[in-house]
Amino acid sequence: MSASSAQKAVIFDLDGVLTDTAHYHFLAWKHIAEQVGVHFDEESNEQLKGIDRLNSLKFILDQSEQRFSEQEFLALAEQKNKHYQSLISNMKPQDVFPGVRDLLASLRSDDFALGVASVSKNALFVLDKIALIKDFDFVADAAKIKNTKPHPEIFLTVAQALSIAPESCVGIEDASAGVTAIKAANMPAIGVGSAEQLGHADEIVAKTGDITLGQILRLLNQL
Ligand code: B16
Ligand code: MG
Repeated sequence: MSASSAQKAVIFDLDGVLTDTAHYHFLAWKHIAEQVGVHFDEESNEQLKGIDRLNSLKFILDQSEQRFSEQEFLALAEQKNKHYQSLISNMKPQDVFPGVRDLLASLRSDDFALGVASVSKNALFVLDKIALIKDFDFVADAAKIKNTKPHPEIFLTVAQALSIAPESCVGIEDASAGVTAIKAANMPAIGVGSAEQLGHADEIVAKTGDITLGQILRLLNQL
Protein backbone atom coordinates (compact mmCIF):
# COMPACT_ATOMS: atom_id res chain seq x y z
CA MET A 1 0.00 0.00 0.00
CA SER A 2 1.19 3.54 -0.64
CA ALA A 3 0.17 6.42 1.64
CA SER A 4 -1.61 8.05 -1.31
CA SER A 5 -4.15 5.19 -1.56
CA ALA A 6 -4.96 5.24 2.17
CA GLN A 7 -8.27 6.68 3.40
CA LYS A 8 -7.38 6.79 7.07
CA ALA A 9 -4.34 7.44 9.23
CA VAL A 10 -2.86 7.08 12.67
CA ILE A 11 -0.58 9.88 13.84
CA PHE A 12 1.80 8.99 16.65
CA ASP A 13 3.64 11.20 19.07
CA LEU A 14 7.21 9.93 19.56
CA ASP A 15 8.56 10.63 23.05
CA GLY A 16 6.69 8.44 25.52
CA VAL A 17 4.52 6.77 22.84
CA LEU A 18 6.89 4.88 20.53
CA THR A 19 9.82 4.73 22.96
CA ASP A 20 10.81 5.92 26.44
CA THR A 21 12.63 9.12 25.46
CA ALA A 22 10.16 11.08 27.65
CA HIS A 23 12.21 9.78 30.59
CA TYR A 24 15.45 11.07 29.04
CA HIS A 25 13.88 14.52 28.53
CA PHE A 26 12.88 14.39 32.22
CA LEU A 27 16.43 13.55 33.38
CA ALA A 28 17.95 16.33 31.27
CA TRP A 29 15.42 18.95 32.45
CA LYS A 30 15.84 17.87 36.09
CA HIS A 31 19.57 18.52 35.80
CA ILE A 32 18.94 22.06 34.48
CA ALA A 33 16.25 22.77 37.10
CA GLU A 34 18.54 21.75 39.97
CA GLN A 35 21.28 23.97 38.57
CA VAL A 36 19.00 27.04 38.77
CA GLY A 37 17.51 26.13 42.18
CA VAL A 38 14.13 24.89 40.99
CA HIS A 39 12.52 21.75 42.43
CA PHE A 40 11.62 19.39 39.58
CA ASP A 41 9.94 16.02 39.81
CA GLU A 42 7.87 13.63 37.67
CA GLU A 43 4.78 15.72 38.42
CA SER A 44 6.30 18.99 37.20
CA ASN A 45 7.61 17.10 34.19
CA GLU A 46 4.04 16.22 33.13
CA GLN A 47 3.50 19.88 32.27
CA LEU A 48 6.51 19.90 29.96
CA LYS A 49 5.60 16.81 27.94
CA GLY A 50 4.94 17.81 24.33
CA ILE A 51 6.20 21.37 24.91
CA ASP A 52 9.13 22.48 22.74
CA ARG A 53 12.61 23.09 24.12
CA LEU A 54 12.59 26.86 24.55
CA ASN A 55 9.11 27.03 26.06
CA SER A 56 10.03 24.18 28.43
CA LEU A 57 13.12 26.06 29.59
CA LYS A 58 11.09 29.24 30.06
CA PHE A 59 8.65 27.28 32.27
CA ILE A 60 11.52 26.15 34.52
CA LEU A 61 13.37 29.48 34.65
CA ASP A 62 10.18 31.38 35.50
CA GLN A 63 10.26 29.50 38.82
CA SER A 64 13.88 30.42 39.56
CA GLU A 65 14.85 33.35 41.74
CA GLN A 66 17.77 34.02 39.42
CA ARG A 67 17.45 36.17 36.28
CA PHE A 68 18.98 35.12 32.98
CA SER A 69 20.21 37.05 29.94
CA GLU A 70 19.21 35.93 26.44
CA GLN A 71 22.69 34.47 26.04
CA GLU A 72 22.47 32.49 29.31
CA PHE A 73 18.98 31.28 28.34
CA LEU A 74 20.25 29.91 25.02
CA ALA A 75 23.31 28.36 26.69
CA LEU A 76 21.05 26.46 29.13
CA ALA A 77 18.88 25.24 26.24
CA GLU A 78 22.01 24.03 24.46
CA GLN A 79 23.26 22.33 27.63
CA LYS A 80 19.96 20.49 28.07
CA ASN A 81 20.02 19.35 24.47
CA LYS A 82 23.62 18.10 24.67
CA HIS A 83 22.75 16.12 27.80
CA TYR A 84 19.61 14.72 26.13
CA GLN A 85 21.59 13.79 23.01
CA SER A 86 24.17 11.92 25.12
CA LEU A 87 21.30 9.96 26.73
CA ILE A 88 19.78 8.96 23.36
CA SER A 89 23.09 8.25 21.63
CA ASN A 90 23.08 4.56 22.49
CA MET A 91 19.43 3.83 21.77
CA LYS A 92 18.76 0.59 19.92
CA PRO A 93 15.92 -1.05 17.94
CA GLN A 94 15.07 -3.02 21.12
CA ASP A 95 14.14 0.29 22.79
CA VAL A 96 10.90 0.51 20.81
CA PHE A 97 8.08 -0.06 23.33
CA PRO A 98 6.76 -3.65 23.39
CA GLY A 99 3.91 -4.24 20.97
CA VAL A 100 4.53 -1.11 18.88
CA ARG A 101 5.96 -2.95 15.85
CA ASP A 102 3.01 -5.37 15.87
CA LEU A 103 0.54 -2.47 16.10
CA LEU A 104 2.19 -0.69 13.16
CA ALA A 105 2.12 -3.93 11.13
CA SER A 106 -1.59 -4.52 11.81
CA LEU A 107 -2.42 -0.90 10.88
CA ARG A 108 -0.41 -1.28 7.67
CA SER A 109 -2.26 -4.45 6.75
CA ASP A 110 -5.53 -2.52 7.12
CA ASP A 111 -4.38 0.25 4.75
CA PHE A 112 -3.70 2.96 7.31
CA ALA A 113 -1.25 5.74 6.46
CA LEU A 114 1.14 6.29 9.37
CA GLY A 115 2.66 9.55 10.58
CA VAL A 116 4.73 10.97 13.45
CA ALA A 117 3.92 14.29 15.12
CA SER A 118 6.78 15.09 17.50
CA VAL A 119 7.87 18.63 18.34
CA SER A 120 11.34 17.26 19.12
CA LYS A 121 14.13 18.39 16.82
CA ASN A 122 15.81 15.09 17.72
CA ALA A 123 12.90 12.97 16.49
CA LEU A 124 14.52 11.76 13.26
CA PHE A 125 17.71 10.85 15.09
CA VAL A 126 15.74 8.76 17.61
CA LEU A 127 13.62 7.10 14.90
CA ASP A 128 16.81 6.21 13.05
CA LYS A 129 18.43 4.76 16.20
CA ILE A 130 15.42 2.59 16.98
CA ALA A 131 15.02 1.62 13.29
CA LEU A 132 11.49 2.93 12.86
CA ILE A 133 11.88 5.60 10.15
CA LYS A 134 10.82 3.31 7.31
CA ASP A 135 7.62 2.36 9.12
CA PHE A 136 6.15 5.84 8.64
CA ASP A 137 4.90 7.63 5.53
CA PHE A 138 5.61 11.06 6.99
CA VAL A 139 7.51 12.46 9.97
CA ALA A 140 6.86 16.11 10.81
CA ASP A 141 9.88 18.42 10.73
CA ALA A 142 9.76 20.12 14.14
CA ALA A 143 11.92 22.98 12.83
CA LYS A 144 9.07 23.99 10.50
CA ILE A 145 6.34 23.95 13.18
CA LYS A 146 5.60 27.45 14.48
CA ASN A 147 3.24 26.54 17.33
CA THR A 148 4.10 23.89 19.92
CA LYS A 149 1.44 21.55 21.35
CA PRO A 150 -1.31 22.15 22.62
CA HIS A 151 -1.73 24.02 19.30
CA PRO A 152 -3.04 21.58 16.66
CA GLU A 153 -0.57 22.71 13.96
CA ILE A 154 1.69 19.64 14.03
CA PHE A 155 -1.17 17.12 13.83
CA LEU A 156 -2.84 19.09 11.00
CA THR A 157 0.50 19.32 9.16
CA VAL A 158 0.95 15.53 9.30
CA ALA A 159 -2.67 14.87 8.21
CA GLN A 160 -2.22 17.23 5.27
CA ALA A 161 1.08 15.64 4.25
CA LEU A 162 -0.64 12.23 4.30
CA SER A 163 -3.61 13.66 2.33
CA ILE A 164 -6.08 12.37 4.93
CA ALA A 165 -8.89 14.49 6.41
CA PRO A 166 -8.33 15.17 10.14
CA GLU A 167 -11.55 13.40 11.12
CA SER A 168 -10.19 10.22 9.47
CA CYS A 169 -7.02 10.35 11.59
CA VAL A 170 -6.54 8.99 15.12
CA GLY A 171 -3.86 10.72 17.22
CA ILE A 172 -1.90 8.96 19.95
CA GLU A 173 -0.24 10.94 22.75
CA ASP A 174 1.24 10.60 26.24
CA ALA A 175 1.12 14.34 26.98
CA SER A 176 -1.82 16.37 28.22
CA ALA A 177 -0.81 19.18 25.80
CA GLY A 178 -0.63 16.59 23.03
CA VAL A 179 -4.14 15.25 23.65
CA THR A 180 -5.43 18.85 23.62
CA ALA A 181 -3.64 19.38 20.28
CA ILE A 182 -5.23 16.24 18.76
CA LYS A 183 -8.73 17.23 19.88
CA ALA A 184 -8.19 20.79 18.58
CA ALA A 185 -7.26 19.21 15.24
CA ASN A 186 -10.67 17.50 15.24
CA MET A 187 -9.25 13.98 15.54
CA PRO A 188 -10.14 11.21 18.00
CA ALA A 189 -7.39 10.89 20.62
CA ILE A 190 -5.94 7.89 22.43
CA GLY A 191 -4.00 8.84 25.55
CA VAL A 192 -1.14 6.65 26.75
CA GLY A 193 -0.85 7.02 30.51
CA SER A 194 -3.19 7.88 33.36
CA ALA A 195 -6.77 9.17 33.40
CA GLU A 196 -5.62 11.81 35.86
CA GLN A 197 -3.39 13.46 33.20
CA LEU A 198 -5.24 12.45 30.04
CA GLY A 199 -8.93 12.56 30.98
CA HIS A 200 -9.70 14.66 27.88
CA ALA A 201 -8.68 11.80 25.51
CA ASP A 202 -11.42 9.69 23.90
CA GLU A 203 -9.76 6.53 25.20
CA ILE A 204 -6.89 5.86 27.56
CA VAL A 205 -4.49 2.92 27.61
CA ALA A 206 -1.70 2.21 30.06
CA LYS A 207 0.81 1.29 27.33
CA THR A 208 1.00 1.88 23.56
CA GLY A 209 1.20 -1.89 23.05
CA ASP A 210 -2.30 -2.20 24.55
CA ILE A 211 -3.84 -0.31 21.59
CA THR A 212 -5.64 -2.55 19.11
CA LEU A 213 -6.63 -2.18 15.46
CA GLY A 214 -10.28 -2.72 16.48
CA GLN A 215 -10.11 0.13 18.99
CA ILE A 216 -8.78 2.50 16.32
CA LEU A 217 -11.40 1.41 13.77
CA ARG A 218 -14.14 1.92 16.38
CA LEU A 219 -12.91 5.45 17.05
CA LEU A 220 -13.25 6.13 13.31
CA ASN A 221 -16.73 4.54 13.28
CA GLN A 222 -15.46 1.87 10.91
CA LEU A 223 -16.28 -1.17 13.02
P1 B16 B 1 13.84 18.65 21.65
P2 B16 B 1 7.10 14.85 21.58
C1 B16 B 1 8.64 16.65 22.80
O1 B16 B 1 8.48 15.54 21.96
C2 B16 B 1 8.87 16.20 24.22
O2 B16 B 1 7.67 15.67 24.77
C3 B16 B 1 9.29 17.37 25.07
O3 B16 B 1 9.59 16.92 26.37
C4 B16 B 1 10.52 18.06 24.46
O4 B16 B 1 10.87 19.22 25.20
C5 B16 B 1 10.18 18.46 23.04
O5 B16 B 1 9.81 17.31 22.30
C6 B16 B 1 11.35 19.14 22.33
O6 B16 B 1 12.38 18.22 22.14
O7 B16 B 1 14.47 19.43 22.73
O8 B16 B 1 14.49 17.29 21.41
O9 B16 B 1 13.68 19.43 20.37
O10 B16 B 1 6.45 14.41 22.86
O11 B16 B 1 6.31 15.88 20.79
O12 B16 B 1 7.55 13.68 20.72
MG1 MG C 1 5.28 12.65 24.10
